[in-house]
This record gives sequence, C-alpha cells and structure tokens, in this order.
Amino acid sequence: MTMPISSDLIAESNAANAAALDEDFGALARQLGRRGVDAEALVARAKDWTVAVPSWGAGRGGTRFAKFPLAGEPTNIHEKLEDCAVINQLGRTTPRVSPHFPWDCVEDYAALREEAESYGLGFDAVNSNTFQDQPGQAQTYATGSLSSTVEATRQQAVEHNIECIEIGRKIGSSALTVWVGDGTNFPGQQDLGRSLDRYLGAAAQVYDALPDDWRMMLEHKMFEPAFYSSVISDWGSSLMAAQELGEKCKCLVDLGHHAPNVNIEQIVARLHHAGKLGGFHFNDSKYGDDDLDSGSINPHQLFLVFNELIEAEASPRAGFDPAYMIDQSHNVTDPIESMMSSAETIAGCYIRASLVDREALHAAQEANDVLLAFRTLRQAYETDVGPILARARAEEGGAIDWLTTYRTSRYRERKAQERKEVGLGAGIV
Ligand code: RM4
Ligand code: MN
Ligand code: MN
Repeated sequence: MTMPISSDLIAESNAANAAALDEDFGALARQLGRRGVDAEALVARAKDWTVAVPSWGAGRGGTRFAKFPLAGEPTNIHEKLEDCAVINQLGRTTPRVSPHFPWDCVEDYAALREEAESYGLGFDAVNSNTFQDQPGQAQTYATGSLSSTVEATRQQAVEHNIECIEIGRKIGSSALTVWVGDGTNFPGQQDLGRSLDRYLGAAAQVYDALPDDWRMMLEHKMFEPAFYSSVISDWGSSLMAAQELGEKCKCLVDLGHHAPNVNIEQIVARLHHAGKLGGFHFNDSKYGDDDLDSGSINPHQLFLVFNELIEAEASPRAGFDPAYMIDQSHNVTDPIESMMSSAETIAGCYIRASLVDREALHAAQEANDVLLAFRTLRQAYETDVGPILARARAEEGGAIDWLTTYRTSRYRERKAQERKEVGLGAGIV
C-alpha cells in the first residue's frame, strides 16, 4: 500500500508518547475497573468503530460570501482520496469515503476503486446532487428537482440519481443518499401538498432502480436553499416518504438540519422505533445548518444521540445498521485536521455512551429516581476516554498524537508545492 505519511514518522512519534499513554490508560482502566467496566473491551470496541468521511469535506468550504482557499487543498477526487488516506492512516477510524456526484465524476470507476483500495479505503454511500445546475444541463433545478412542476426536470433528476446508483455499483457502494434542496421562498409559490406528491412519484422511480442489497437514504432539511418551505423539511416528512417508498428506504439524520434546540436524540429514538433509522451526517451548529466540526459546539448532544444508539443496539429492530458519516464544511481549518479531530470526537461519544451503566440507568428510570438516572448518564459523559481511543489508534498503526504527527510530516506544505492553486469563489467545491 502506498500510504502518504511515513510509517517511521508515526512509529517515532508514538515511541515518544507511549510511556505517558500507558500511565494514563492504566489510571483510567483502574477507575473503570472499580465501576465494573473493562477498559480493554472498550479498546476493542473503539477499534471496530468506523465513520465515513465526505469527499467534499476534504476541500475548504465557504459561505455564500466567500471561500478562503488553503494552499495545497485538493481539487479533484484523486487528491481528495489521498487526503482521506492521511486521515485514516493517522486516526484509523475512517476507512470509507462518501462521494458526491457529479463533483467526483471520473472516466474510469474501476480504476478509481483500485486507487482507493491502494490507500486501504473503500467507498460509502453515494450522494446525488440536484441542488445545483451543471454546465450544459438541459433543465434547471432553480424551482425544484424531484418535485419540480416540470416533468422533464423531474425526469432529469431521476436519471441523475439512477446514474449515481450505477456509479456506486462500480465503486463498491451499497447506498444512495438523496438530499434535495427543493422547496419555496414565498407563500403560495407552490402547492405544499402537490409538491410532495410529485417528489414521491419521482423518488419512487429512483427507488425502483435500487439493487436488492442497496439502501436509499432520505435526508431532511428544514431550510436552505429554500427558506419558506422545504419538500422534505423534517423527520416526519422523511419518515412518511421512507414508509411510502418501501423497505429499502430509510431516513438519514444530518445533525445540522433542524431548527435550533430541537431534541435530535428523541428523533433518533423515534426513527429507530419505526425501523427507519438509516444513518447520520455528523456535524455541529450554533444557528442552523452551520456545518461546524462535529462536537465542537455541543458535544453533549452528540453523546445523547449515541446514548440512544446504544439503547437501539441493545434492542435492535429489523434492519438496524445505521450508516455513520461526517458531513461538515471546513472554512478556516485544514480539513484533514478537522476531520481527524471530528472522527476522534465522534468515536469518543460512542465509547462514552457505551460505558453508561445501563442496568443502573434502567433501574433508576423504572423507579423514577430522576437524579440518579441523570447522574448515571453524566458519569459516563464526564469520563475522559482519550486514552482508550489513543490506545486503539496505536494498536492499529495510527498515531497517538495525530495532530503533532500530521504537522511534523509537513504533508500540506508538500501538497502546496505539487497541487494546482484553487480559485476563489463561494461554496464547497
Ligand atoms: C447539504 C446536505 C447534503 C450535502 C450537501 C453538500 O446541506 O447536508 O448532505 O450533500 O449539503
Ligand atoms: Mn448532509
Ligand atoms: Mn447540510
């Protein structure tokens, strides 16, 4: 395998951090032992944990107003894969990349798959894009795609989604994520009922093209680019659509796609109850779909989401196998650093939720011992599981101190010499 960071450098860096990690891990293992928790079992759990990274997250993001490019950032899927390889090489939790089309289109998908494999990477869910127009496109998506009033536009959107499935088959994916920006900016602009009918009719054509072992995931979002109404605005609409489309269709929860303060962990529990929890796009936000780094604003919410997932794992419903993906935009950081940081934060919430004393929690809940129930959760949340994650990384060949190791490698500086300069402009590509 052709890995972008020298393994000698990782070994050297780990050697310098090994003694301190042993000490910290030992202290944590003793503390957890007193609580009846086996730290080594949690290391094994951390090693098994994976989350996919978005190809589009490898480049610098932007807002409607500006994008501030980073010297050496990737400008095509090949360079994005190389950067994703760095993230996985040092962090060891992100072995799959979720591609977006047409942004990641190439001539030869078999070769792209091999290229990813040469880095030890695979492909996760493919994402369609009917929220932007492409040069030379026959129909515009300005007033909708799958829900458009124009038949030819709906057809074009259906065909694009089917093409994404075809590409996905070639690169070893088995899921299609559909997020449409369809909606309205003015009351009266469209009929709220008929636009959903049109969406369902077109989405059914995409669903019909899905291979048997594939999954279609619907992503809801309450606003943007349409600010008055969105066709699939919330988990209720998403659930309705997924139920109507069929067994292979599930709901995907992007953490940033809700109104501020919405109880997302409860949405997770509800979707699980309906057997329709398909997956996640992890990110964080302060105001809306801010696409900030996962857990950077509200790590407690992320923990509570994982708490519901661990409960769900213990009482699985048919098909419970959520797809975990990061979906965030890095406007001022090096995307590699942000995604390594996020992957660690997400895994940390998963491990902390795993060490909740479930028996004690359930007993306190049954007895209506409110404070004990709360403290049981809080004790897990307050546990610093960093040494568990670091140990899992080190045992898998990753870096104990991924940030220092990455910076010492001067990877980005090297890429700044090799890669072509990125233009200014707004948006994420
Ligand atoms: C959207 C949504 C989709 C992602 C695009 C780039 O807000 O989160 O998942 O494909 O952004
Ligand atoms: Mn998303
Ligand atoms: Mn989003």
